Order: sequence, then structure tokens, then C-alpha cells
Amino acid sequence: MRLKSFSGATVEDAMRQVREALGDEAVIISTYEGKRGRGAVVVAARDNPAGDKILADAIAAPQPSSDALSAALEFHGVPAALAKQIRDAAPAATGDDPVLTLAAAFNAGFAFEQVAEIPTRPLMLVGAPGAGKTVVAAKIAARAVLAGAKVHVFTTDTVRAGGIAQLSAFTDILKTPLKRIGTPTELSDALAEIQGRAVAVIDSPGTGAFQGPEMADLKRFLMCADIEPILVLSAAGQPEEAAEAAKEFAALGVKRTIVTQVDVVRRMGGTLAAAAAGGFAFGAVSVSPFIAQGLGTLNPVSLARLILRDVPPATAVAAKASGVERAA
Ligand SMILES: Nc1nc2c(ncn2[C@@H]2O[C@H](COP(=O)(O)OP(=O)(O)O)[C@@H](O)[C@H]2O)c(=O)[nH]1
Ligand SMILES: [Mg+2]
Repeated sequence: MRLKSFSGATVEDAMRQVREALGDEAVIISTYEGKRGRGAVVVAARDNPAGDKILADAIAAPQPSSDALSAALEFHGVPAALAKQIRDAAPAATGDDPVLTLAAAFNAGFAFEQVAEIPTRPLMLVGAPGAGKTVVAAKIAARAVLAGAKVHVFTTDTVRAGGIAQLSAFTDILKTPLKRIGTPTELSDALAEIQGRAVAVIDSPGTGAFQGPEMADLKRFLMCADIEPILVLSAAGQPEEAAEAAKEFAALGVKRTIVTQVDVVRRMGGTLAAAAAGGFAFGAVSVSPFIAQGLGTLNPVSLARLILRDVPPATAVAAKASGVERAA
């Protein structure tokens, strides 16, 4: 199920947006009205893509019943200044559903812009080695093929042994053309050739955010045509490190991120810190290495559920004892 949240001045206002965006078929999952006219959030659902089922299962764990927001942010290692911003953006809540309280804060503080099933602008997956760029490139390509689009996959990762083999294993199954690209000129020529006729998905080599020559090389490829760089971000990143790296990628023009390996971590502090520092919108989430399992949608509610799942009670108690939990 694809969840989407809509915020407005009132519930009626948010409902109007639901109808405009999702039509009369939309199923309303929940409505949330802030105290003292602080706005409303309506969560609605539509169709049923496969990737979201996996995400839904991953977040189906029992959620805490009390307002454990501060404890959860601390457990996730969210840097203190960002945790304060998030708490301040949350509507004052006493006994309200913590998921919706946190979702309202995420709705206010982060952007969510899902990568389209059939992207119109060429996409280049960029990021650190091992972040999941190649897997995400294959997932985006597979999704576009399933949606009926013609897709061309390119890779500028031509140096590393095995780089092309990993990708061709996927593109062979999808029966999409795969082209190795050695120079920015080759890339601009290749994109010009398919312009408007096929979706272009570009994989890239691992780029260290603090490695000047690697970043300069990446920039040359990004500047050669109208390409959207999307930062593929492993959820396993350490928060301060991830935030500093995010700023470097933001300087290259990255505006969206796809978060990977969410299934293998318990703490999402690095993800939140990077998105906040880079000013990135969440474009999708990957919760499996398997291409067939696709990408899931991240929205304020699913992100809040991820943050509030498995926070050990001990952390909540410790946070309370140290006075970290927000006064009700
Ligand atoms: N569990 C899990 N593994 C992933 C996910 N995304 C990628 N991987 C694995 O992470 C490793 C690195 O992925 P790859 O796409 O090669 O990273 P790249 O170096 O950025 O291209 C591989 O073993 C992938 O199978 C994910 O969402 N969940
Ligand atoms: Mg790769």
C-alpha cells in the first residue's frame, strides 16, 4: 500500500488535497489535527506496489504506546541539534499517537519526493562505495520496464573489476541495453541519442565525499548534460560523517536521496542527519538487495514508524531519567 500524507491548515483543507492528488478512490488511513490550530495531517493510501509491501512488513512491529519521541531520537543517534529541531516541529502532544506526532514533525522538516516510476530526466546514482548504487540503478530500471517504458542503462563505473558484470547480470534479465561510458562527452552523446525516447539510468563508481579528485571527476559527468544526481545513502552511516558527506554531495547539485540497507540497521540517525544537512528530499527506500523486491516509498508516516520501531525500553527509561524526554 502506498501511503501519502497531506498537511493543511485544517482537516478539511488536507482532505481536499487528498481528493485532488489521489481521487475519490483514496482510502483514508488516519487524520490528525494539531492542538490550537497548528494544522492537520491526513494520511491516505492508494494502489499497491510490491516494494511497499516489504516496507510495510518491516515497520509492522509493535509501536510504543507512550510518547517516546525523544528517547527514540536519542536511540537512533540523531545529533542533538537536529533532534531538538524535530521535537520543536512536532505538535504539542499529550497522549496523542507518537507516530502521527513524529510524522507531523517530519512533514514539516523534511521533503518527500518519490522518484517517478518512469523518470523523464536522466538519473545518475551517486554515492560512497558499497552504498547500493548498482542495486538501486537496477531497481529503478526494472520498475520503469515493468511500467512499460523503454530503458537504457549506462555505467561510468568502468575501472573497478566486476562493476559491469554485476550490472549486466540485471540488464540481461531486463533485456535493456547497457552501455559503458568512459568520458563525459560519451555520456552527453549517448543521452542525446536517446533523448525523449527512453528512460536513462546511469550508475557511477563509488565516490568518496572527501576525495577531491573523485568528486571533481563525478562533477564532470554531471555537468555534461541535464542529469539529476541522486545520492544513494546507506542507512548504516554514522550521523556526523553522513551529514558532512551530504553537504559535499549537495554542493554537486544533489537534491534527492534514496536510502538503502534499511533492513540491516536499527538506527536511522545517519539517514536523518544526512537528509537535513544536505537539504535532500527522500526519493525512495531500499529494504532488500533483491531487484525483484523493488523500492519502497518513504513518507512522513513510514519514516516515523521506522524511527519508533524497536526502541529498547531501557533507552526510553534512561532518557527519561536524564530528563531528555520532552516535558508534556
Ligand atoms: N540488505 C540489503 N542489501 C543491499 C541493499 N542495497 C544494496 N545491498 C547490498 O549492498 C552491497 C553493495 O551494493 P551495490 O549496489 O553493489 O553498491 P555500490 O557499490 O554502491 O554500487 C551489495 O552486496 C548489495 O547486494 C538493501 O537495501 N538491503
Ligand atoms: Mg556499483
